[in-house]
Amino acid sequence: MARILDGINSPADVKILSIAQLQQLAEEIREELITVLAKNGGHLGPNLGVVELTLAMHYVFDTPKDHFVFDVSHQAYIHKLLTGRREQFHTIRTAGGLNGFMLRSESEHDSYGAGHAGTALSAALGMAVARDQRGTDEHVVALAGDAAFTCGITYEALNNIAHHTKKLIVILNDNEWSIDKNVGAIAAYFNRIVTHPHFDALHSRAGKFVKMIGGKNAYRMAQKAEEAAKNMLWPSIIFEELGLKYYGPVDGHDLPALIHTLETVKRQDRPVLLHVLTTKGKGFEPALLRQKKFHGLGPYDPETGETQPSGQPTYSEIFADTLIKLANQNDKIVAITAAMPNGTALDRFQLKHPSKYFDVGIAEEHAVIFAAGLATKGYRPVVAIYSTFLQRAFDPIVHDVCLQNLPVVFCMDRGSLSGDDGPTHHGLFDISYLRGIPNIVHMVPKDEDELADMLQTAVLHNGPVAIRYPRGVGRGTPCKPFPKQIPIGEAEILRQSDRDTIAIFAIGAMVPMAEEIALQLEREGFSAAVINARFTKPLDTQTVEFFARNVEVLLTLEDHVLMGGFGSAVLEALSDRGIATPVVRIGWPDNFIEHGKPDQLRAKYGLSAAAALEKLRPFLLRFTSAPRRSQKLFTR
Ligand SMILES: Cc1ncc(C[n+]2csc(CCOP(=O)(O)OP(=O)(O)O)c2C)c(N)n1
Repeated sequence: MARILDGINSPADVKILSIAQLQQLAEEIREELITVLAKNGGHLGPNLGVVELTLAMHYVFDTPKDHFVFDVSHQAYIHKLLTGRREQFHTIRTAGGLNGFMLRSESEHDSYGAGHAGTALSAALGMAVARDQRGTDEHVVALAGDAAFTCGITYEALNNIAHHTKKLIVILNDNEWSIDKNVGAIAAYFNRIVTHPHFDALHSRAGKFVKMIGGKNAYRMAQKAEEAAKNMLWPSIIFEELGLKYYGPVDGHDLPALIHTLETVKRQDRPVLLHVLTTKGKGFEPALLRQKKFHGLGPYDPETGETQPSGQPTYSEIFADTLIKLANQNDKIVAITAAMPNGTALDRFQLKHPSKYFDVGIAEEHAVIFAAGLATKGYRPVVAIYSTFLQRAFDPIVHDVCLQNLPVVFCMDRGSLSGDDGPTHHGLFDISYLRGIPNIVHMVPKDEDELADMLQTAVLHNGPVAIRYPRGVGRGTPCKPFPKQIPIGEAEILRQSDRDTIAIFAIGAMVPMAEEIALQLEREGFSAAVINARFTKPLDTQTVEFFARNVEVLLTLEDHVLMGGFGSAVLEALSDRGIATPVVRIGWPDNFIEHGKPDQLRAKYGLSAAAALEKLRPFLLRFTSAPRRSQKLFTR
């Protein structure tokens, strides 16, 4: 049987369908999501939950004239399928294919790009005010999950909306889940609304009514369902107090109810909050059983939902297991996550030290200031936040932690490429944004064992420390039974000889590449020292200066933007000392890097041993004819 989905080339094709056809289309979309994501990976659960809601939104509103702003926008896959990108959908999250988030450059229907949580209401308000200024009449609809209501900025927007516009629709997609179970008082509040007996009675009455009339007569149903929708309207004080008219809760899988409620809210002359209840993972049993896993994942078996076991422990797991060991001995250690217990592996810590574990919701700024408060009272807070999400907490890091020189440890997971998620999630800026702040120590481990040592070093240090480490697994270096402290600001010399003409300074996961380059240079008749720099701040200037004075050229390797990064720190140190030894820097260029497989992206942007050698070659040519005299080795 021909699929309705195959005839959907724009939202106009959705608007002409009957309810029964829309329901069939919903099933076909679910099938498509499950099949494509089984190969490409992606945010399966969130998208399965908003199939009917997205269909209803496109049925009632008219993009690109009207604007949809999706919070995080990880749940925009159906929107992509309905807005002219159906044929490319199989490329989602692959190199050169569709991005997994809304992207303004990808389609005129993507009115706002995102990847970080909590931005939808503010951005939507900006668009609504622009519309009011212009005097046009398009609708702006913000769709935000219940976890977006754990973000401070969502409330900053709520505080402003009714003051600045009369026409804005906020849809709260309440599935009770963040990536893990949603946390905090607001989650409990939403739950109180939903479980209110008043709502239950109305809801079952409306449900029976829709079943009774079926999908036969769309016009009659439209009228009747509108009455039902009106009956379901039930005000809730929090949003009303903020000046938004509250509608709901509405069953987010009930297409007639959704369509007619959206038609109702569309006609309002004041800002509206529509509370919609959805089930994350709806229509795929494995996703319903394991909501956390199916929030976002790599390829899986489309029948069973099984994924390949990862085998070796990830950096996140090494971090969490080490922290458990350290906390066993030090009762001042507490761990904080901003809604990422699974991603940071702190869920392991929670099991062992439940009273020392805090999930604060998607609230990075609060997490950092909360940690600062704990640190003032003698605690050693370890804040595990992905490098990309910590960007949001820049001011608290400066103003609350570093200015007061408080011993807070920042563990920046995903400090490198995020891969398939793309530019919103790559963690490529933290050296630059932290290096300029007084008091902070910033370090990068070359392998798993060194991560454990750095964590130990960090909790023993009496001041702020940040550690960045990449996503996934490392070299597989086994960890010592108990980590050891590393002297702050000391690099590790991995290889040197009295014939060195090149010194390679690498940080973190680039250290193996430094060793590979040194071996290749050796095959070509050049001798290169290899230094695991370990600290970007304080930089080991003694080591940098020694090698800069004793070799012909330095090579720096970092999995980070070049601008303001580790290589820049080396250049600054040399400039300050009046040393003119050339420095060849390898790192990410001054662009936002698209999504793709890390290896492909590294090859494309020159973060490979081959590309580094190529960049180094012009300098090698200068001294091939004049081999260096033998020189002394570096010692402290
Ligand atoms: C600032 C920030 N911190 C953390 C994340 C990671 N993250 C992505 S989606 C998500 C949960 C979203 O939950 P919700 O908004 O309720 O949508 P759902 O997936 O349940 O539909 C989190 C924590 C993020 N995207 N942005």
